[in-house]
This record gives sequence, C-alpha cells and structure tokens, in this order.
Amino acid sequence: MKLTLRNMSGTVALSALSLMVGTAIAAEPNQQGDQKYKAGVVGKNFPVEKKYEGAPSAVEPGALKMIITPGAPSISETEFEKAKQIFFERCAGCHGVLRKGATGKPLTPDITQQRSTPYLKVFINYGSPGGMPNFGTSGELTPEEVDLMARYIQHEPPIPPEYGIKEMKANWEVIVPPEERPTQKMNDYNIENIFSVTLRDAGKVALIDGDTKKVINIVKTGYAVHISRPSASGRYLYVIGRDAKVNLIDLWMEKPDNVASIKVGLEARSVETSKYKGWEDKYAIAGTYWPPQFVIMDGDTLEPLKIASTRGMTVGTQEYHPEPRVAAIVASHEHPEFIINVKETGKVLLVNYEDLTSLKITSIDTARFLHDGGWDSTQRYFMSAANKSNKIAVIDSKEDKLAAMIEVGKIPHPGRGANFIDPEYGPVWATSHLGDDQIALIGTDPVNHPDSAWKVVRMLKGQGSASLFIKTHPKSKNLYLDTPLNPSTQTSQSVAVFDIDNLEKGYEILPIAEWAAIGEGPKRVVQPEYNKAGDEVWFSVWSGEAQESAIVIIDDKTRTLKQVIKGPWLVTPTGKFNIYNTTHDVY
Ligand code: DHE
Repeated sequence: MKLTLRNMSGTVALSALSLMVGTAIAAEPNQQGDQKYKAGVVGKNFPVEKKYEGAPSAVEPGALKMIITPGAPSISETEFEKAKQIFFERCAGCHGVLRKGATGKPLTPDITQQRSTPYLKVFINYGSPGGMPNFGTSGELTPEEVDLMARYIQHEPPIPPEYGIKEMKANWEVIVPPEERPTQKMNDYNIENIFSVTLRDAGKVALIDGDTKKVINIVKTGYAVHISRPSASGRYLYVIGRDAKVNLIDLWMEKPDNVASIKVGLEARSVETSKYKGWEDKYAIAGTYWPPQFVIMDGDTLEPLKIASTRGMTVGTQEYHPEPRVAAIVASHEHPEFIINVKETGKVLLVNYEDLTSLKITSIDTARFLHDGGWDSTQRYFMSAANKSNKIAVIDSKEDKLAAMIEVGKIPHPGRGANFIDPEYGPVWATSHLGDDQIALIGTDPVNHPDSAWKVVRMLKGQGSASLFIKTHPKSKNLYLDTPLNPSTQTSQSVAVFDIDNLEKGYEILPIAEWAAIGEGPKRVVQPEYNKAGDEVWFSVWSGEAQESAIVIIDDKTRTLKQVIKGPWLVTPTGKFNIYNTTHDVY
C-alpha cells in the first residue's frame, strides 16, 4: 500500500505497510489495563523500548493552560483538554513534556506545521521503523483521536509550572523531628538484611526482614513509587515516587516508618545520599524529570537547601534543550560529590556538595540519552548507559574526567550492572540490553589488565531482548539477567543464569514465575537482588494491580526454589533494595 500525501513542502510518499512492520513485536495482551500508571508500560503491540519509556508522565495536565498557535489547525478548548491528557499519558515519556525531543523525535510547531495534518496522522496511525508505535492501527487511539493528536501537536506545547524552594517547602513535612527520634536502634531486626520492596501501583514500599522473610511494615510513599536508597550509615531509607515525593524512613524505630517527606517537583525517578567520608547521612539529593533540576536536601529532615537547573546545551549538536531530565544519581566515594546523569543533554554532572553557596559542578560531555548505571568493583569508575547511543560512558570519579566511551549492543540497560572476575580478562562490569539479546562484559582494571580495560572483552548471548536488570554478588559464581519486557511469555516469566567460571557454556533458564505458583497475569519476572550474605537471590513476579504477584527467593548455589513470598499486600512488586548491598554499592 502506498500513501501519497501533500504537505506544505511538496509531496511525501510513505509506504504505510513498511511503517507497520518495521519494529512491531508480537501482540501481548495489556492485562493491566491502560489506566494512568497501572500498567507500567503501554501499548499492546508496541516496540519494547516504547512500552518501557512510554509510561504516563506524572505531570498533571489539568494545570496546563491552552495555547493557540498561529498556523496550526483549529482545535476547541474541549479537544485541547482531551489531547493534552492523551499526550501526557502516551507521548510525553518519549517526546518530552515540551516536545523538544527525547528518545522520540522533536514535535515542536516549527516542525509539525511543516509536516501538515495528513502526514502526521499517518505517523500516529501506523508508527514508524524508528520506533514510533502504531497508535491507530493497534487500536490504542480511535481515528478521531489520531486526527485530534495530529492537530494538537501543531500548537505550542503547554508548559507545566516551575517548582522552586517555595513550592518544595509548602510540600515538606517533618513527621518526627530528629530530636524526637531514637538515639539508638530500637528494634531487633538485622537492618542490613532488610529489603525495601517497591509496591509500584500501591504507592507503598514493603520492608521485609531478609532473615525471617516476614513483613516489618508497609509504608505509604509517593505515587508509582520507583526506587529506594539507604543512607551511608544504613539507618535511613529514602524512597522516591514518580510524583517526585521523597519519603524518609527511619530504620531505627521500633517499627520503621516515615519520619519526613517532601515533594520536590512534578515528576521524578532518582534519589541518593551523601556517602563520602565525613559526609555520611548529611545530605540527600533528588533529581526531577519536571522541572529539569536537582535539589540537595538535609539528610535528617529533607529540608530543601539548594536547587540547580539542568537546562542547557546538548553534547554534539550543542543546541539548547529546555527539558534535560535527571536520570541516575550516584554518590562518589572519592570526593564529596554527587554524580548525575542528565538524559537529554548527554552530560554527567559531578556536583561538589562541600559548599552549597559556591556550588562547584564539573560537567562531562558523554552521549545522549543517559539513563542508568553503577560503579565498577573499585567504586572509582561510574559506568553510565547512554542508551540511545548504544554506549557506556566511563566516568573516573577520582580525576573527575571521562575515562572512556564504549560501544556496546542496542540500548544498554544495566540497572546498576554486575561486577565479577572474568576467568580470562580479570575484573569486568556487565550490562544487558533492552534492544537485543546480548550481554556486554567490559574490562574495568586499567592497572593489572590494561589490554582489557574499557573494552568489550566478551559479548554473551542471553535468552532474548528486553532485559532490564543484571546482577551478581562478590560471593556468588552466578550471573542472572531478567527479560521482563520480552514479547514471549516464556522469556518474560523466566530468568537466564550464567556460570561466571564457564561463561561460554551458555545459560540455564529458571522458570521463576512458574515457581511462584500464582494465578493469571503477565507475571513479568523483574530485578534480581541478593541478600546480604550473597547466598539468596530475590526476584519479583510482577502482575497487574488486581492480580496476584509474588517474590520468589532462590538458593544461589543450587539455583533451586527456596521460598515464595505472597499476600494480598504484595501489589505489583518491582524493585527490591537490600539495605547492606545498596548502601555499600555491592552488585
Ligand atoms: Fe526505572 C531505576 C527511570 C520504567 C524499575 N529507572 C531507574 C533509574 C531511572 C529510571 C532514571 C535510575 C535511578 C538511579 O539509579 O538513581 N524507569 C525510568 C523511566 O524513565 C522509565 C523508562 C519509564 C517511566 O515512566 O518511569 C522507567 N523502571 C521502569 C519500569 O517500568 C520498572 C521496570 C518497574 C517500575 O517499578 O516502574 C522500573 N527502575 C526500576 C528499578 C530501578 C530503576 C527496579 C532500580 C534498579 C537498581 O537496581 O538500582
């Protein structure tokens, strides 16, 4: 089928059929519905990475004012409201709130008006080989909605409000002031082996005793809660929701619970705490997607102290980006610094927190679009994934400079990655990929293994693409990786495990979801996490909000089922953060 369309600049020919086949994957029922956030991923038969990145934005569209733009097709106020809602739920994750371009293409009126309504409708309807989902033909949007969106994106994007110290302070609460908190540990829990489990769609975390596997407390947190990070001493736990709410939990309390909370913006993913010697537990930092900024807070109370914007020029093309989102943040062990991935500009910021009045920021150019990453085993080198550039940037946190840029597979997604000793090449850090089935092992020891340093020394083949997390432990000989977004149910519901001493032998598949013995549901197996001793691995079996989910614990040595944790409280478990391993960056 050939569609020939006219736009302002002439004739555009599009093979709609080729657009349809390009990147579509096999249909997977969207069993969790498409309610805001509840699915976690969108689209019935969308490309894997779009299912992952295309989740709804936490920015509340209701607050944004309508902007009518000269040259754009007419749109009524009611239509604008509806289109705004659709955009924030389905498009903002990839194109950005301001449509300036993120992993999806820029959609500002100077570009969209040139394209014209019929051309835009084809793209929205059929998708593109570049990864744009087929919103129309997949049934995700009706023909009327496709037409509406084609007209809407020719108008200026409405701008969400800024969020400064005044707004943060108005949404800051110290529930238990530091002077009223325990002066010593008031419970018998082995705090270092507690797991903070994200109950994504419940907006809560479950604190689970890693020794007894019993629930200690279920603590209310932000909306669509994302990650947990403990303070350097291991006493405090910081949790962040997509709604940019940070909760501070005191693990010394008889029953660990919230002692402070703050909303630091409209949308966020990352939180971290100061870990440099002498600065333990002093500061916390949260990075936001909107507004594009980070805030340094008092570690005990979450009082916001210093906000800095990430807006600025992109690497390479050196053009202004109004919305560079803050992705992963790690705390340096070499200097009193936070290391911040800025997604859209492709810059890694090393923010020195010694003097908040004269904030020193070293900005290192890497590549777009920075997402997640973690330390090498010496905790000197930060291995950062520039996912759309298919590269790992190596930041030397001692010298504050770029050590290397390494080409890997398609869309690396390490989580924090995995460190181990390769029998042939010495210390390596590994990442799996969203876009292919490979596992890249990168040499990380420039002193004793200079020939292997900052090179992909092995490329292993896993059981499929759409991996999000890879994990091992210094005491383990196993390397696990999940594939939760793989279109094959068999693959998304199991994990692959490699023997570190015999990597070329291939992997064994563990049917984790089957071991969970739960009812119907997507049952995606996600994020391996070790206990403190490094002899157990915990996996989330992630189903819909109204469906049964589970945590499956296996014995690492025998790779056999040890225990299943279930219960009506276990709603959409995803990330799990062992206090000791997360505090000490053991992975
Ligand atoms: Fe995450 C880490 C962003 C979707 C589970 N996620 C991160 C980090 C970022 C991020 C920037 C690194 C934080 C850090 O280290 O400081 N995640 C995003 C997104 O923008 C994205 C793609 C889409 C969205 O709308 O949020 C997204 N993430 C997901 C999921 O769908 C996952 C699988 C399930 C869920 O809970 O929502 C998910 N992300 C996680 C987990 C981590 C994480 C478990 C921490 C991994 C670790 O081991 O540290």
